[in-house]
Parts: sequence; C-alpha cells; structure tokens
Amino acid sequence: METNLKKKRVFSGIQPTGQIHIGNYVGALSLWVENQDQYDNIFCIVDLHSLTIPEKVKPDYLRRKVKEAAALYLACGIDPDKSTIFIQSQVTQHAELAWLLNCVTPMGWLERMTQFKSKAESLETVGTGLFDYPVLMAADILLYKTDYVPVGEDQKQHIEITRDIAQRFNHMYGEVFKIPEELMRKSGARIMGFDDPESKMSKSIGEVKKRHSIGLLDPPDTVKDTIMKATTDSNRELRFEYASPGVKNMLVLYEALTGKSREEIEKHFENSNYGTLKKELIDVVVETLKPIQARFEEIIREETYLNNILKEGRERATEIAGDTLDIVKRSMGLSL
Ligand code: AQP
Repeated sequence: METNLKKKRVFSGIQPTGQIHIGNYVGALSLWVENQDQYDNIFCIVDLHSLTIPEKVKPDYLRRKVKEAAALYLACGIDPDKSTIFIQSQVTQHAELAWLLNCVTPMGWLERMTQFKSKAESLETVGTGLFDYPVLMAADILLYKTDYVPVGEDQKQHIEITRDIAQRFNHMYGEVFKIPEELMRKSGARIMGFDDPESKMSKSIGEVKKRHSIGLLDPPDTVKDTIMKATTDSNRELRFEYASPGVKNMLVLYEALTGKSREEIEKHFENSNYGTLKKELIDVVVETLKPIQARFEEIIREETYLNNILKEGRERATEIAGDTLDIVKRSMGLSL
C-alpha cells in the first residue's frame, strides 16, 4: 500500500454487530470513501467494542459479522491500496493502551457520557466494558497519531473525551499524543429511524425492530416496505426547514445520496406529496445499494483475498500502534 507521510491521518471504525445501515453509510462509510485520496486512512472493525454488551454477541455470530463488515467496507468503496483495514482485536496494543489510559481517566468523565447512560438504562447488568467504552475508543484513535476521525454526530462526545484524555495524559507525562478532531457531515450526520424519527437509526434497534432501519444488504422489497411505511404527518410540507421530523429525515437522506442541493430538491418536490418523495427515495436507495450488494457478494466468496487484506492491515496497524505504545510506556516509566 502506498503511504504518503505528508498526508494527514484519518482513523475510524464501525462495530461489526447488528446490520450496518444506511445511517452508518451516510454518516461514516461514504465520508471515508469520499476523502480517501486526501488522507492516510486507517479503518478498523471494532470487534472489542462489540463485546461491551456480551449477552447480545454469540461467538459464531461475531466471527461471521466481522467478516461481513470487512467485506462491506470494501464493497462500499474502501480501496485497500489507499486505506489500511484491520480487525481491532488482532492488534493487541488497543487493549493495552486502554488500560494505561484508564489509569489517567477520571470516572466522573465517563459517568457523563450520554451513550453510556442511554444504553445502561435498558440493561439488567451493566458491564464495566460498557462504562469504559470511550477509553477504548480513545486508545483506538490515539494509537495512530490521528488527525481526523470521520464519524456521525452520536460520536461527537466520545471524540471530545478522547481529546480530554490525551490532553490530561500530555499534561502528566509530556507531549505524547496528537490531539484529534472529528470530521462530520454538515447534513446527514444523524439519520433517524424510519419508524421513529425522534431516535437515531441504530444497528441494535434495527436488529429487533422491523422498519426502523435499512441495512446495506437489504433487498429492494425491504427498502420499499420500510420507506413506504415511514412515519410522516398529515400535512404536505416538503421544505427542509418546515418539514416534520420523519419527512425531514427522508429529505436529508435524499440529499445525502443524490448530492443535490437543498434548493434543487425543494424545487423538484414543489408540487409533490409525501408519496412522491417516498417513491423517489426508494429508487435512490435501491440504486445506491445495488452496486454495493453486487460487490459484497463477490468479495465474501473470495476468502483469501479478504484475509490477505486484513493480514496486511494488521501488520501495518501493529507497526504504528507498537511505536506509539512504546513511547507511551516509556513516558510513564514502564520498562519495555
Ligand atoms: N443514525 C446515524 N446517522 C449517521 N451516522 C451514524 N452512525 C451511527 N449511526 C448513525 C455512525 O456510524 C459509525 C459506526 O457507528 P456504530 O458502529 O456505533 O453504529 P450504531 O448504528 O450507532 O450501532 P449500535 O451498536 O446499534 O449503537 P447504538 O445502538 O448505540 O446506536 C459511527 O461513526 C457513527 O457515528
């Protein structure tokens, strides 16, 4: 893989559990692909994060989903000649750095995390790993001397705490970590559920609720059914500023997937009703997913090809992560 040392570095990842959905695509994956030539890219399949709610993740399921996520990264356009792709658990420095960062992270900072609070609410037993999720995420990012982290809006607070942890560490042990910034779409960074436009489209909800999300591997019939039954209202308002949450969500998705301007879209739907928007959105989503699904089917069958990419990714990631971890350990007084 070609690497240009002058390029700024991007790091990001997706949890391999659940169905990777159109929200993940718009908020993260497509942003990674769009910027691929501009940056030195490192993309991770964050399987250790998937274990933070272990009751939901059976070993065989996780094995299958990790492979599926890797194939989807490639199918969406991540080019292994331009980007490093690897599996988080195969680079042991992630877990090791997370421990070291745990030791400098005040618990109060983690108690404020909104994602933890909302996830913990629905669980009978809350694991320490779920509480500690943001520290592992900070380790993921900081290991690679990352400049930018392209993510959806839900991850903003986790990037902020990453910066806080890095700054606290640097204050205690010297200038070790680079301070990263998030990279986020102006529009499309928070795609909402089709069934409930008040809540973010999420993989975990998508697994248990029909018509909440559209998975990247969903067939056209499912896309059609989900969008046709998406929540709207009894009006006819198709302007971004005035539309109800469900309609606005569909307009934003249409905007993100067509690349058209808001003015163009409002003009296009000027005399239309919600049925027209839904039908056109179905076509746009189906056309977006078609090439991704075709490529996915090819890649998932080419096990050696996929394994080689992940092996190369693991080697490059281990090299960079190993260098950073050595510096961190030395700065803390640990022997190598
Ligand atoms: N709805 C979304 N709109 C835009 N971007 C999104 N992302 C997630 N949801 C949306 C971004 O996708 C990347 C991967 O995130 P993730 O693996 O945490 O996916 P998730 O859908 O949030 O998955 P979960 O496991 O189901 O979490 P919950 O249930 O907590 O939502 C990230 O860049 C994320 O911002």
